[in-house]
Amino acid sequence: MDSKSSPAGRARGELVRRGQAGYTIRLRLPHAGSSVSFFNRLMAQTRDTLREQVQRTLRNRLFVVVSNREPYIHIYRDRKIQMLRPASGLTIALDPVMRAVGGLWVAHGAGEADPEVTDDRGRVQVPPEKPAYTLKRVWLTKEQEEGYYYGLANGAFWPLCHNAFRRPVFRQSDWERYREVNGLFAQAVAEEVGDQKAFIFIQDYHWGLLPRMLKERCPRAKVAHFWHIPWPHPEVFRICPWRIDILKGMLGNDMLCFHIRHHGLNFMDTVERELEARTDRETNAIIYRGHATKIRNFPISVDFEAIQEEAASREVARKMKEFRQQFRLPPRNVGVGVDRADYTKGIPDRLRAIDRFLELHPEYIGDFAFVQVAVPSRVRVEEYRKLNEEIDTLIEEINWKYRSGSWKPIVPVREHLGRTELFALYRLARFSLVTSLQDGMNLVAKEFVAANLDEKGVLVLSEFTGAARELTQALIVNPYSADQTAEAIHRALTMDDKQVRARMHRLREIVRERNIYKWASDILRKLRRLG
Ligand code: GDG
Repeated sequence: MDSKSSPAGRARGELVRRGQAGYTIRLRLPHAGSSVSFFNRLMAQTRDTLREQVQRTLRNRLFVVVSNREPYIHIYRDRKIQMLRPASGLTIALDPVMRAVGGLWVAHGAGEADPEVTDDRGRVQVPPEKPAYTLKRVWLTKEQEEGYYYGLANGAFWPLCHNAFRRPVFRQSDWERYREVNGLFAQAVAEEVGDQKAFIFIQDYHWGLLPRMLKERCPRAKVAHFWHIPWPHPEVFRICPWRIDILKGMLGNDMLCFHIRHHGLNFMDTVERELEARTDRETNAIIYRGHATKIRNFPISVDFEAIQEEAASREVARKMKEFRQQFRLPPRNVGVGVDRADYTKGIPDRLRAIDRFLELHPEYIGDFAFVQVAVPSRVRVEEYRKLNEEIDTLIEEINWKYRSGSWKPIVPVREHLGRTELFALYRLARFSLVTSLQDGMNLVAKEFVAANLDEKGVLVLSEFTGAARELTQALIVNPYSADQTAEAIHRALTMDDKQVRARMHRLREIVRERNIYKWASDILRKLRRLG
């Protein structure tokens, strides 16, 4: 049972020394021997506290988010307009924040029915069931989308920044589309912001040039940028033919944010190497041509309470039963993996680890199942098509190798699931495998924890995710080693229940406290200090 809803029993107060900083009171709860910071619990951010803070912080300023992906997409199905929520970590994380904050979200209108529901400036109120903010869609031509999104952003920057042994493709024509689309978005934002006071919050690697463009067009706006993927070592970034333009563009920001400190330090090292700028390591700022860009880290998270609530629903319980039958799952030894089918997520490595696990522990043959949800994404990029083939082939081979009667170890799910289904799988699983070769944060790890109401799950987590810095009670693995991951699977299945519970309990405390509202609130607080 979740500790928040459980009777805490007799809690014992305890003074804990905290370095030079003095003392803080901790509550030692009888539950699973865990200790919980009393003040942290009291201070936990919620949607409501964020809303209050926003009102104080923003006052008369417009709050604008810019991203490539839109949080809601309209398509035609059976000649009717239907709305979907795309599977993207970024939009899923930011939507609850925008619902609390209000304001304007500017994004590429990618759905074929998108123009049907917008006004003549591309705007629509969302979410449809309870409008809370404005989504402004920018229309792109096929060539622009091909060059800027598939070409430059996902064919060049994505592999470059993840350093995942895929050679980035640098095409001059893609770069030109990238510049063009950054310009289009600058125009779309400026059209709404003008010379109003505003906070503009840009999302991700699609917008290397936008910050400077906005600074020039919206003189009273403060501009912050969240780079959701890693920033590589300067030696790696150096191969980018347009590195100087990108760095100058990004130094238009007042604040540039990463998930973890390491990525920010890589960025500062890169600037030192490439530009005549002053980097101040004391204050973590870069001064370029008289303008200061603060470099900060804020680990993104999930809406813990909302996931917990949904995961506890009757629909989820019903789905759990259904999945058990449909996938013929064994009573206990069930694992789950959920990813966009992306080569940075280490899906083939994970499948090889399952193969190794069954080689080492044949006693599990017939009494084990691993459900892998891998939604195809970016299939216009060749590397992604190859990856999908590799995943299908590996699953077929492993299932063939171990199949006995109608039993197979791996259950592939290659379509987009609804949240109910997703949470049912998280709850069914004894363990979850997150084996990214490189990942800015990884929200699946945090969702698995938030949905784990019964505290019966074990998280196996790659050391190369941002999440591994916070979720230290997970079983941390190097995904490049099949043997190490296989060993962690075995440990997850054989660990005694008390330890499983204690580890998951601690993980839940961390994600509950460092939830998506805290992420947003910390950023807003820093934004306010920008003036
Ligand atoms: C980037 C960074 C960073 C997946 N399949 C389904 C589905 N999903 C949802 C998951 C999760 C999200 O997609 C993926 O989250 P990640 O964190 O792995 O994100 P990326 O898309 O790689 O995004 C990453 C993130 O930005 C945020 O900053 O954490 O490091 O790479 O929420 O649940 N959701 C549904 N059905 C699916 O089939 N409903």
